[in-house]
Order: sequence, then structure tokens, then C-alpha cells
Amino acid sequence: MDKVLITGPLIGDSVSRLVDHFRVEYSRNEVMNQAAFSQAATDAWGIVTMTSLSVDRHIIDSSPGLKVISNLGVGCDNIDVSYAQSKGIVVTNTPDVLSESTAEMGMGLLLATARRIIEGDRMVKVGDFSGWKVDLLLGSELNGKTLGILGCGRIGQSIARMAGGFEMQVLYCNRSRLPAKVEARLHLSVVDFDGLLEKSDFLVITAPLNKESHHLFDLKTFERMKASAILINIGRGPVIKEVDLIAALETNLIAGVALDVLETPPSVAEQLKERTNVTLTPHLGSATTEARSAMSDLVIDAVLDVHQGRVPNYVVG
Ligand code: 8YV
Repeated sequence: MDKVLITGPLIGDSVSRLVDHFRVEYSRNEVMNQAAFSQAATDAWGIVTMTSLSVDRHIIDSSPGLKVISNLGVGCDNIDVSYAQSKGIVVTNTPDVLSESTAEMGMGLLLATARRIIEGDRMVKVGDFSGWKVDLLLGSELNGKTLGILGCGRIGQSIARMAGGFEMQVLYCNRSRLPAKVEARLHLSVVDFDGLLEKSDFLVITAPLNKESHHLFDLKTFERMKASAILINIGRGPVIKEVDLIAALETNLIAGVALDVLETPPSVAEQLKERTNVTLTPHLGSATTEARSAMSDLVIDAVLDVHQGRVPNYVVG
């Protein structure tokens, strides 16, 4: 039997659907480390990958029997997709099912940061709350403000829909312009990157990581943003150059930031941890039972589809 390697725990018992067809090697408690992964991949027919594991040329070259890479998540920056394709390997991902959860996380971080919810929580828990006063932890209202969305795919469009409920004005900047009827339905206005930086009161990054977006947010970018702006990153950490972000926060170039993704996870700069205007979460975008269960099903569907000669629902590239 061919081997399928599952590199970390999945939700539910979707893995049981493989056992009649494959020899399954399942890391059911922890995501494998990179060294163990590259070792275990060498005789795999299929692998279910997680975002923290890199599937580079070396791994692809040393796994001659590999036919499918089924990635748990939508972003595939951890995989050398074009090289895999050149070797005839099918690469799949899990979009759609995580859009609402990830968009909700973006809105949650936006509210938490703008309304200083985490600071308030800490203040009460450590005993620093000594009584109500009129200027205690004043935040910034969402209603009527301008929200900029960088990368307006499925997740960005869900955020736009939610922002409509707060009566925000929503701008987007995307690789390609959305169809007019999508813009009209979501009350979206297209802008270029400069316009997004200059006009946004709140700016949410959902863009994928690639050569163009790597370190797109550096000191020069922060200099063009409003001093009152709050930046939210629910995409990929390296879209922001973290040393420049720290400098921008130290010189009040922007008002605050919420990061669900870090430049070099899981390590995090002390200067970010120390600041009250920084909200940090451990890549929880799609972390709901609903999304992660559906993602866990989809990664197994894709492996079975390729094995049984069907085209999986979500092929990358
Ligand atoms: C996943 C994500 O949690 O979909 C993505 O690109 O970043 C998250 O939804 C992550 O990829 C898990 O592997």
C-alpha cells in the first residue's frame, strides 16, 4: 500500500477514511518538526501539510513517489507549488470553509485593538482598575470610519460585508479589480496601494505572501499611513517588516497594530510584547471548530480524489 503522511493532528476522525486505501503515518499529537518531516516524506505517496512545514525543492526531490500535497489552509507559501507541479504533483488547499472564521478573527482583532479590550481585561485582572472615570481607556469608534482591505479575496470580501454592519466606508486594493457587481454588493471602492495607506483609519492585511508582498509594510509604508491608523495582519507575518513596525510604533507613526501572524513564528520580539497598543494572537484566523473540522475533511477528500482519479475541488495553481 502507498503511504500517506499526515504531518499534524486533524479535527474529527477524517483520517479513518484513508485506512482501507493507504498505509497511514499520522502525527496525531503534534505538528512534526521540519527534520522529522523531511525524513518521513521520502517514501510518501501523499502528504497532508501544515503551514509551519516547508515543502521545498529538496523535499520534493527526495520524495520520488509523491503524487499529492494536500495543504491544511489556504495560503501555500510554505510549498514550492510551481516546482511540485513541474514534477506532476497535485497541490491542493482548503479555501472557502475558513473565510468566515478568519474574517471574524480580523473583525475581532480590529474591535479588540480599537476599543482596547485586551488592555481593559488586563487592568481589571491585575487589580489596576480603581474606579470608572470619563477618560478611562478611550478608544476609537468603528462607525463611519474608513476600513482598507489589502487582498480582497474570499476572506477580504467577508470582512467587507461585516464592516458594512458597522457602517464603515470600505476601500480595497487587490491584484485584480473585482467585478462591478461584487463592488456594488459590498459597497467597495477600489484604490491603489498609496490610496489605501493614505485613506485607511483601519487597514486589514489578508493578502497572500509572495515576492511582491514580502516586507511590503516597511518604514516608508508606515510613514504614509495616518498617525491614528490601526493595522491588522491576519495574512502572513513576513508581509510586515517587523523591525520597521517596531520603529514605527516607537515614533508614533501609527496608533496600534494587531498581529495574528508573526514574521518568524513562534518567536516574537520583546518590543512587541511590551507595548499596550499591540495585540498578539497565535495564528488563530481559522481556529474555530467549524472551520478546522471542514478543513480536516477537505485535506482527506483531496488525497482520496487524487488516488481515485478525480480532480480535487481545490487544486492550487
Ligand atoms: C491555517 C491559514 O490555520 O489558511 C491559511 O492560510 O493561515 C490558516 O487558516 C493554517 O494554514 C494551518 O495550517
